[in-house]
Amino acid sequence: MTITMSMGAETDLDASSGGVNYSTSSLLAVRWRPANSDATVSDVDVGDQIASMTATLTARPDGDGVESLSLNAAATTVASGLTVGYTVGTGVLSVSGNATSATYQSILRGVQYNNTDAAVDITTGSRTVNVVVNDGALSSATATATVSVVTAPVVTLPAASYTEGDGNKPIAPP
Ligand SMILES: [Ca+2]
Ligand SMILES: [Ca+2]
Ligand SMILES: [Ca+2]
Repeated sequence: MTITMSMGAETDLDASSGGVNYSTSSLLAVRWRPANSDATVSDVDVGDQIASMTATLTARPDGDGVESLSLNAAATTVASGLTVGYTVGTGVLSVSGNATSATYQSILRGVQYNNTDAAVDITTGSRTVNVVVNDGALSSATATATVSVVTAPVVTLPAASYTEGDGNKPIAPP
C-alpha cells in the first residue's frame, strides 16, 4: 500500500478497503455504479470546496453510442445547480461548479454506467472508470473502478433478496 501526501481534493471509490480504487464484478453489465456506496470525496486543505469532477469510461467495446456514463436520479437532483455533461466520443462525464465535498460525494455515489445492448450482445471483460476531483487548485490522484463483466449460468435468486443499487451479492448464502 502506498501512502500519498495530498494537498487538495481527494476521492476514494471504496472507503472500506485500502487505497482509492474499487474492484467488483457484474454478471449483467446493463447498469452498475463505478463508485461503491461508501465512496468518499473530501477537500483536505483550506476550505471545503470542490470545483469539478470527471469520470472517464476508458474503453467502450460495445460502441460509444451503447456504453455511457450518467448520473442517476438522486445524483441529478443533487447536481441541479452544477454543470453536468457527457461526451460520447471520449467517455467523459464531467461535473463542474463550486460545491461542498459532501455534495460531490453524493454525486459520485450516483454515477452510473449504462449499456443499452441486449444482454447477450454485451462484450465481457473489464470496464474501467477513472475518477478525478479538483478543489479549484489541485486535482486528486486518479481513483480507478474496475468492473469485471462476466457471463454466468442462469440462476434464480430468492425473491426480495436484491434491491437495485445494492451492488453484487453472493448467489448462495455464505
Ligand atoms: Ca479505499
Ligand atoms: Ca465499501
Ligand atoms: Ca481546498
